[in-house]
Amino acid sequence: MFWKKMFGAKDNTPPVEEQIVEEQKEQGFFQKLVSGLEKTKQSFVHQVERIMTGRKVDEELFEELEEILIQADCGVHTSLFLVDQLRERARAEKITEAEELQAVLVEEIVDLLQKNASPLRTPTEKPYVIMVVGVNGAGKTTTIGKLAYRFKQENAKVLLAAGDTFRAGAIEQLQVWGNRVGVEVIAHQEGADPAAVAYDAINAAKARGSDVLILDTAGRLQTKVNLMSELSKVHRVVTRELGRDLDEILLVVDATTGQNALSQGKIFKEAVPLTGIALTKLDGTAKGGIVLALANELDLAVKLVGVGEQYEDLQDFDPSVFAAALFGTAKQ
Ligand SMILES: Nc1nc2c(ncn2[C@@H]2O[C@H](COP(=O)(O)OP(=O)(O)OP(=O)(O)O)[C@@H](O)[C@H]2O)c(=O)[nH]1
Ligand SMILES: [Mg+2]
Repeated sequence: MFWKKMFGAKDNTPPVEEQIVEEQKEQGFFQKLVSGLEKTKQSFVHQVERIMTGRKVDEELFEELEEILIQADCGVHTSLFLVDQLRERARAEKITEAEELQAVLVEEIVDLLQKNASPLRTPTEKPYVIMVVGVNGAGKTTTIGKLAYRFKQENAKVLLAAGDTFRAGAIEQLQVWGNRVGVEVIAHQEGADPAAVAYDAINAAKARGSDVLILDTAGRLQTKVNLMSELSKVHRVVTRELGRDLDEILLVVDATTGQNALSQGKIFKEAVPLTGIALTKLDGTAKGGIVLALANELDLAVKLVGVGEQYEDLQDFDPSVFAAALFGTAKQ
């Protein structure tokens, strides 16, 4: 348990009944991930299975695989890299049957995802501060609601900050989440300076002894220079008031946006020191390969994945669990 680890009970070993409940929960999470990845499974994985059945390993097979990977949004660079790895391993390990190669593909995918994988940072100091950034409609506010729910479940004292003062209705949207989940929201008027909201929120979190503060921000296109520098300003104010780095600065990326996600990552990284990615709407895309492109090409960990619109549809990203859910293999 994330929070209990830091601020909670001294003995962290839960009683047996609690362990059983935890295991059941985990199974439920895994099933949700499996169903959230159904579209990607139906197209990407089934295509891989189709070309890898009942044939010998040859150059044509590698070319077909490369095309399937690119179509699944794995990114050209990453697709070529993966296929090269497979060519190399097929040669070195004398693999001649295509079926055998599929297991190697899964291994290579897990390896590639693992290179940059890391979970949310462990809290070391109160308040644990998360700032959430991204383009319009990526799923920032929803992800904050889901995170707030999750931390609240773990008995953390959560505070939200309505830093999107730009879009009409954005403040109310966060307040609705706050009410649903039962956490407080620091908000100013629409049109107010988002840095001022952030300033108040940090000080409120300190004064109230909040365990965690999550800052919402307005959606912005990565190409709008003035909006990106506004984000840098909010970040500066938060860092100064906090007297240290933020614990997490998460870029929320909509899995259905395709290769533009890479450009979002690169440019947001220039404005604020991103610590990871929350990839939303994986349930809405057949092109879940974007996870590979992001993990491999941005030097940023995918930390969370969104697989639906419900409270519990936000999961920690674990490469081997992800591959197991996608390819129907046993968890490694
Ligand atoms: N299916 C699905 N829908 C999601 C997921 N995450 C977010 N959404 C939906 O995406 C839509 C946009 O979500 P918001 O949280 O408002 O996005 P935002 O980034 O805050 O948007 P702006 O504040 O306008 O920039 C909403 O309808 C959410 O329910 C997800 O993991 N799966
Ligand atoms: Mg929003």
